Amino acid sequence: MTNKKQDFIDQRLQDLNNDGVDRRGFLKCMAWAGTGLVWTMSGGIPVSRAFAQGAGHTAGKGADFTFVQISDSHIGFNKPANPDVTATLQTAINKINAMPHKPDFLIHTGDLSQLSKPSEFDTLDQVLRGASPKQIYFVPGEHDVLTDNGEQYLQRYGKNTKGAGWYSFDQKGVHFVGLVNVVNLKAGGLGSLGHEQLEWLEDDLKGRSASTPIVLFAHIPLWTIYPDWGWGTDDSEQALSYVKRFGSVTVLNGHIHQVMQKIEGKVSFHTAMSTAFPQPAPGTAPSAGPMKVPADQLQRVLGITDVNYLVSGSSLAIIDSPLDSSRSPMSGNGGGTDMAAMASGGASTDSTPEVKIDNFAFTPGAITIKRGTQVTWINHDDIPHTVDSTQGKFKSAALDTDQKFEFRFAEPGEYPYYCRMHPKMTGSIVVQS
Ligand SMILES: [Cu+2]
Repeated sequence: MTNKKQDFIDQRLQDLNNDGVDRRGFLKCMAWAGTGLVWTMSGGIPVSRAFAQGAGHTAGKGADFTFVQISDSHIGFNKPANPDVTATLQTAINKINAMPHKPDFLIHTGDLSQLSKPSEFDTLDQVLRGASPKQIYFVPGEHDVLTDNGEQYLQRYGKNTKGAGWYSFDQKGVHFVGLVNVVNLKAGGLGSLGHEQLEWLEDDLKGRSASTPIVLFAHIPLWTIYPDWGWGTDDSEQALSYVKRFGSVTVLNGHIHQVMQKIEGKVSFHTAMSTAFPQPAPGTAPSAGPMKVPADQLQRVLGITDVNYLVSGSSLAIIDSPLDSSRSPMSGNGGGTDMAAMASGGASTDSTPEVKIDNFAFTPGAITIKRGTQVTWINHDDIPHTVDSTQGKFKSAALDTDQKFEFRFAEPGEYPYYCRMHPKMTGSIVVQS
């Protein structure tokens, strides 16, 4: 598995041109190489160049306004992929504060916390208070709505929002919409906006002129990047149908902890790096999840996204910059990556069956037991998961690493279940009489 990933990286490095931009697959590479990229859109044709040292110093000049997107801070995470996520968030804020052009505001695209703990939100608030832009717009990630279906999130970050925390605002003629696609996720599905929010969005956009630039932001990507890992949103097509008539639409997301972008007609999609830990490129590992890179390279795969908006030229420049851009990509033996250790699946016994949660999967996925049997689930991942009956018969708290959930099945029947954070994860228990 590690070899497969290494091959992928090696191939990408071979594809690099002298200017550091791989014409065929630069997006994937940028995520890996940890370099930044400046791109401007002109008549639907993306023009990109590698983000060299100093590019950021001129990028903000002449812009009508600028803002910075940060994402996936995961305050509270303390596993090997990054034992100090508060420090790396602080580095991101320092980087923002040091920008020669002061951003007008920040957008945080979710996963503020790891486990929705009040102390985690407190720590986040404390670090963000040190940011020079005082206005910060938030949307929640699935980690922020774990314990109470997002009540606490709403109280802290969602004042004056609608529903689960969606809202819109205007900045110098640009219309921004913050969307929530991490609540009420259905078993087997992807991110979801839901009917009520879609109705609101349609209404919110209805009266606006087609020449109004639109920026949509949400945690989970609003385009299908990799459904096997849940990297997409079930009803994003509906949302995007409402912005089709607009001349300039930008969609900013987080969740996947790496830079990906796509341009489709007048709509440009972009995902940001995390400030906490990287995740593998789609399909290059058995599952999504925190990826350990050598410690001295961590800050090259974490970063921030600086967006410069020039209304006059109708061009948008997005600069992804790693926290540490001081060295060339993949120097030395730096390409080596190492997935978090993975436990192997084990056999369960009839008396106390056990379901392991490994690599974003329940193993075994289906078991048959006698009535009255207690089943134990144990989470071996470095990311929390839940065990939720799709019929509402049982519901675990968020299970952190090595935490267990137990449930005794008194009645015969079939009990499908899923993880409410990662609804692609499903399993079932069949209880015989
Ligand atoms: Cu999960």
